[in-house]
Amino acid sequence: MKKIIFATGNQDKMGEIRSILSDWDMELQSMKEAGIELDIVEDGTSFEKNACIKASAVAAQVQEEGIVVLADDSGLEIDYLNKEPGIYSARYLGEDTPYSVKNQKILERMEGVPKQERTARFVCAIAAADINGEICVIRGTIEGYIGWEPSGANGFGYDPIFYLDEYGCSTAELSEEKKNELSHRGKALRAMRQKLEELSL
Ligand code: ITT
Repeated sequence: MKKIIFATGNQDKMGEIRSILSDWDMELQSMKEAGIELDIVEDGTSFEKNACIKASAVAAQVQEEGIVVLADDSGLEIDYLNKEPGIYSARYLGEDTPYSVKNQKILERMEGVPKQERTARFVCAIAAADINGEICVIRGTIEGYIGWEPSGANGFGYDPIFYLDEYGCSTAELSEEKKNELSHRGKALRAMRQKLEELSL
């Protein structure tokens, strides 16, 4: 494998991905850097399916052997809300709605709900594909709960309302390094790296 292209248009994700894989001696490009512009319809029914749709769509644009395309499909599952927003996390209340509004709406929907019923998790499916098709898909998760108010300025998206029991703070209050060590994305990406190394791709 001579290069990885990451099939994402989300700059926040891309920043975390670069940092998680920073000790890997491997060229890593975003879709944009690779000159690939695609509007991908994520109509799968699971994180895994959507990750595979994204990775395969971008891999179909690649003409060389030795390039692996990775894609991340991720989101927040809240047990009390029947796992909403789940695979619709980016589209929840509209793609362009600020996260301050999305997070406030979730807190309103959770008003009066006791701590033990506020359990939630971030899920991340990372899929790999190349010129010959799909390679594999790996899931990572991090368990937590929905807090009572947004807190913290690090991270992105739903981080300010997602709290960790063992740290007593939201993932937006963790350093980038700590979040990447614990996160759904960190776990899935490190496992994917190991898998690709084992496959000697
Ligand atoms: P690409 O499909 O181009 O990668 P996207 O933002 O549309 O970008 P997803 O469909 O995977 O990506 O949606 C993921 C959403 O889930 C993301 O926009 C956040 O709202 C949320 N999310 C995922 N990981 C998160 C994290 O680490 N912290 C906070 N929110 C996260």
